[in-house]
Amino acid sequence: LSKDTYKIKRGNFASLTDKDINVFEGIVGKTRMLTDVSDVEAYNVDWLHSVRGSSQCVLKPKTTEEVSAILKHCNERRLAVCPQGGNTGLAGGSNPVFDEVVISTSLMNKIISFDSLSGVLTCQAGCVLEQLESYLLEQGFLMPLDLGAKGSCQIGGNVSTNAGGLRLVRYGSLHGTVLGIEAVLANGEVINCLNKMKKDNTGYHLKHLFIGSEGTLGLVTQVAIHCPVSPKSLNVAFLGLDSYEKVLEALKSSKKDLGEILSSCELMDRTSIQAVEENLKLRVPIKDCPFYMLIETSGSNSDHDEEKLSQFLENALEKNIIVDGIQASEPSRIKNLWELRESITQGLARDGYTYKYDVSLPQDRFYNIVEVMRSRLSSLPVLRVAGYGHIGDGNIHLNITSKEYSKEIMNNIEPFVYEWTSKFGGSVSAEHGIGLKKTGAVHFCKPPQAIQLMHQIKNVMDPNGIMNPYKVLPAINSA
Ligand code: FAD
Ligand code: 2HG
Ligand code: ZN
Repeated sequence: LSKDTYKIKRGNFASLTDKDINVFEGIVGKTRMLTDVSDVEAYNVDWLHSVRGSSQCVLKPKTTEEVSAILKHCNERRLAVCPQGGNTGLAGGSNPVFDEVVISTSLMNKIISFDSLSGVLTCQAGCVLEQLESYLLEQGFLMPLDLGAKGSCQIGGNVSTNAGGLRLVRYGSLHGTVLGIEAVLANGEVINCLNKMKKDNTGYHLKHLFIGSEGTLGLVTQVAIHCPVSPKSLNVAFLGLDSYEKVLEALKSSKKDLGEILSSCELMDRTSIQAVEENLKLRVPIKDCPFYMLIETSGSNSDHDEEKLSQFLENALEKNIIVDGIQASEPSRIKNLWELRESITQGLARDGYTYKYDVSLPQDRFYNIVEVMRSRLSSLPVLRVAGYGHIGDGNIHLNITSKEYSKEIMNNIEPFVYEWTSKFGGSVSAEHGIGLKKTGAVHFCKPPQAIQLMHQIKNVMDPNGIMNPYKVLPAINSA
């Protein structure tokens, strides 16, 4: 897939020459520049193995100055670049489409400072999320975001995609928790907006332009992020439910009964869990049900929190909201329950090809899209139509799998899924971004004037269009 599927023509960029390679070698040295086809391969392909580019060069800077020198040269030469973090993105944004030079942040992995009074962590963009989490846990803090890809994704990639994840219901989005950003613009200029204060109203909030712009406006080199104190008590409930109506009742009562200690509220349908059971051999510890929910609480008093969660479970059982449920406070049991939820992407991927949709919808409409899709695709060779996600935030992941990519299946999903989402006031990309795959869907959520303003901002910040071309911005006439 890639340039042909998405009908993209190579932009008017220069092609890499030996002279460019010499310049890059002068900046990062021989060992931090990959040019062998076999070494570059992994950077050309995405996590899902759904898109493939043909870059011939990967650069691995260690400092902001090196990033600045690389971009200055690329801009002068009109060489297109593709910033890459952990390469776990699900929208095809982190890989080149043609021969863009890949700038990998994987060696920009220094923690710069942590202030245990304010909870502000400052680090380079290439720090892996899980490593930041371990570092903070030792100091009694935690990252305000958590995702299944934490072992590989990097904070720079998280910020650039405005990743949501499993804790957003509690700590909010990165637009709130990221306090400051340092980024390098296409022309090599360093924009130091590395504010570490919680409050800062000094003009336009430029950091927001980098949060979620997927490497199209600049390369994020450092991040200052506000981290909460790690909770003293953590509890998880895993529930089985009979119908989506019951899921909505459980959602309501979890918000009401658990209030300030609710830290995750996740939904999985039976189809999603079957993928994990069949393809990854994990087992659900409660009886088979059409729907499951994972509810996590975190707080400062274990007796109080455990009691609240038990009470919630008891009420839910008594009122027939749930048909089965268990509660865990022990770390290894909590981990096993979370594994079921976090492994769904991997479980579905093992089917073959996954058509991925990540939409926001009003909660009462949330699951309809899965049912509608199931009947729409019933005569086609699909393996599963699964729905799961962050129900507490109104974000569902509709995943459809088939043995291999089929244009016919795709044509039956798109644009229908976007039209449907837009009709009910939802978002066609809740948390994974637009990348390469969804540029044609932006207009379902944004009016022409907004798309035009996006293009104007891009032109100001990257007039030659070298930063991650073909991504995020829809063609101007699609508005
Ligand atoms: P990459 O994939 O390398 O890049 C993503 C985008 O950001 C690309 O456009 C790239 O060009 C750009 N980019 C990367 N680094 C920089 C930088 N320093 N400066 C500028 N641009 C940059 N996402 C969620 O939101 N919530 C989830 O719960 C979630 N769970 C996931 C679970 C699994 C198993 C997987 C595989 C993915 C999941 N994702 C989730 C998607 C993905 O992990 C996130 O989008 C993540 O934030 C990407 O980080 P990364 O470092 O891998 O970035
Ligand atoms: C999750 O919530 C991720 O598990 C991935 O956002 C969702 O693979 C997906 O569709
Ligand atoms: Zn998600």
